[in-house]
Amino acid sequence: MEHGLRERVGGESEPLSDGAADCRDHEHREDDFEEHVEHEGRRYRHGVDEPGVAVEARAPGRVNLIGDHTDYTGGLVLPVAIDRWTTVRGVTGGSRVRLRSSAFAERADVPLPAPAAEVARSRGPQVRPFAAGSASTASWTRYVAAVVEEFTPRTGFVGTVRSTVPVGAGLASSAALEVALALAVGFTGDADELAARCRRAEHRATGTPTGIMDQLIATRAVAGHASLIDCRDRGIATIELPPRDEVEIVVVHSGVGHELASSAYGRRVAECERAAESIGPLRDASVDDVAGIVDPVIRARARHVVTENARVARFVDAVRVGDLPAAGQCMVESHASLRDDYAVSIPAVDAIVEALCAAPGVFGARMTGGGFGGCVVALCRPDALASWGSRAWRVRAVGGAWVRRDAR
Ligand code: GAF
Repeated sequence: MEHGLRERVGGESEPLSDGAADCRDHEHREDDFEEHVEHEGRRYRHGVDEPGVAVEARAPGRVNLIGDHTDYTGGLVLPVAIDRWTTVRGVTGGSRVRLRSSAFAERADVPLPAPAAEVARSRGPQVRPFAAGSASTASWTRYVAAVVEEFTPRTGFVGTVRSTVPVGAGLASSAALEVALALAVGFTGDADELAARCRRAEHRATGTPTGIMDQLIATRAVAGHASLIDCRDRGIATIELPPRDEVEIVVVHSGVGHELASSAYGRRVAECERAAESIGPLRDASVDDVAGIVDPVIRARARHVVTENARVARFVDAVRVGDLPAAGQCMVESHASLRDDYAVSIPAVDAIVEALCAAPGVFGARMTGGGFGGCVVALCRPDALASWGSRAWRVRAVGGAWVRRDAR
């Protein structure tokens, strides 16, 4: 498959990608999975033509080092896939996608879109719906419904979702769910198409016009690297990160959960569109162009985007030559721009950024992701934030999504 999204069919047990290797180190297999699949497989074999295929699909969350609120204007971003994953396990069969979550009580129970459901129905008796019934209007199940609608799987699926990506923390938990689920229900195209369609599913699920960053990094990340994504043409350059014994990426949760759908995200997108109507594509605009925008709010939004693109480029140059203080300075400036010009930070996040930046050994810190709460990312010397204890998560840069299918 293209772009590093790898797949094996037929019961191979070797790791499938760097992400798989990371998982092997950091997460033990749930012993109940084989039992669960065996149980479901028996149900499908009873009266259903096609034996179920056991599937395990996994996609990582991300932290964005720099370049926020630029992706939907065709700008530059620099995310890293992190060692927190969403995993979908189960077995194919039936005419519905039915999932349990380890985190939420609601269960997803989504019928396949016609005509696939009709075809599956003609093959034999239906599996029982979850006792809790359809939950496709609630919370995480909206994403399941949206992925099913977008990918129109040929057969149903029954399984479980487990995630170590915190929800509402600005670490792209929804993209991880969309990508893992799309793979689990049978998507077989390339990684860029997977990302684009998962983005559409995100739009369906939330009504929020998000950019492509989260889905692209979940599908195309390379272990040990950040990804410099040009969101105009979707080109990606991998940027090798310094070894972890020289610099660490640390994430601190503000404790304030952000909710993209209820945030001002859509308004920011519209404001950027207004700026582009006035001065042309923001990706090509200069600071002087921006100065000519009459409306002060629109001018500030555009200034953030134009200067943020420049900071991403400067940050990458700094990392390439090992100038970590310069990279850290870009992060500090990025945070100020997101706070003052883009108005997507909150005082609790500003306070964490300030405290982190004051700590010896920290090169820089900034809010990360959509904002209005969520997390802060910092670059620092190893153990510089040891006194922060478990509040400071040291994250590793891992590879992108993978899937394993075991023919039964
Ligand atoms: C959210 C969106 F989903 C991304 O597309 C991006 O715009 C980000 O906010 C801000 O950079 O994660």
